Amino acid sequence: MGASDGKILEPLIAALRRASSVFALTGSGISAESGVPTFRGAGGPWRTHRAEQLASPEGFTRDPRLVWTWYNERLAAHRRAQPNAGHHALARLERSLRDFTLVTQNVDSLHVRAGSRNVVELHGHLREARCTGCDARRGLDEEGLPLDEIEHACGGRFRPNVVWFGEALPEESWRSAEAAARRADVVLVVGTSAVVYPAASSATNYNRRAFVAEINPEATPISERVSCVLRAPAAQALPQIVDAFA
Ligand code: BJW
Repeated sequence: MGASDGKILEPLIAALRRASSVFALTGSGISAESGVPTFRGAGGPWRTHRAEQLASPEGFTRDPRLVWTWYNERLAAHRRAQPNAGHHALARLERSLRDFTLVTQNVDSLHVRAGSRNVVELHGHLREARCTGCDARRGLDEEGLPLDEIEHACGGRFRPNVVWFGEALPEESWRSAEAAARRADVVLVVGTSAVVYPAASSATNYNRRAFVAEINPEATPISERVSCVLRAPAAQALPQIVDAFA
């Protein structure tokens, strides 16, 4: 999709103009152009470990130092990265709408840094660690957590404040995401493979009347069910959408 195929955007722009409520669901693809690897794409798996081995309570119990080494490296990469034109476009879109909710699966804080305000971080964030024993919090700087400080005085362990496979999403975050998905007239699904639940279900399962646009260079399991597909990188497509709308 290039600037010349503005016609592809027309139904989406028309839907945005009519919309009272807009919901965006983002995944790691939106940060790809900031240099942050996606989970399941090239450069995603880390030193031969699959995400499920590292992003799970079992993985953490098996080898907490390995899991923290992965998160510390990712955290350093997130801090070096800058929000890209896609993040900025969503922040701009929020400013021109009355009711806009951005639900992200990402833990990289790039939406917040781009100036988005109504952000639901469905899978948590890496701004802090929390203790598995007493729920104590400690802030994380770009160095992450020193490996010799994983064990906490209470007998628990500090872990990243994120949601791993098999864990429940923070109740309030999920409630906000469901409510935003239900009331949305337009849903933007950006840079997610839509294979991880329940996040993926918020894009299409809560509301049959919304105009749903998928922005992703690759097909996903929801592609057949959406109203329009923009096969383009988010940092290219989102500014075009917001420029045409605003
Ligand atoms: C671009 C681009 C560019 C590239 N521009 N796009 C129903 C059915 C089946 C299974 C389940 C189900 N319900 C629950 C499950 C189990 C499980 C699950 O979903 N498993 C499936 C994988 C099979 N879900 C869970 O376990 C969840 N918990 C749960 O359900 O709890 C139940 C419970 C209730 C009550 C009590 C107890 C339990 C939790 C899921 C947590 C996921 N966590 C992770 C890690 C977070 C922390 C961290 O970051 O380390 O979340 S896993 C990982 O996947 C991470 C991501 O947020 C998430 C999604 O990945 P994402 O962002 O979509 O990345 P990719 O790589 O998959 O896709 C990138 C996309 O970008 C691609 O499509 C590219 O084409 C595209 N792209 N460049 C735009 N420039």
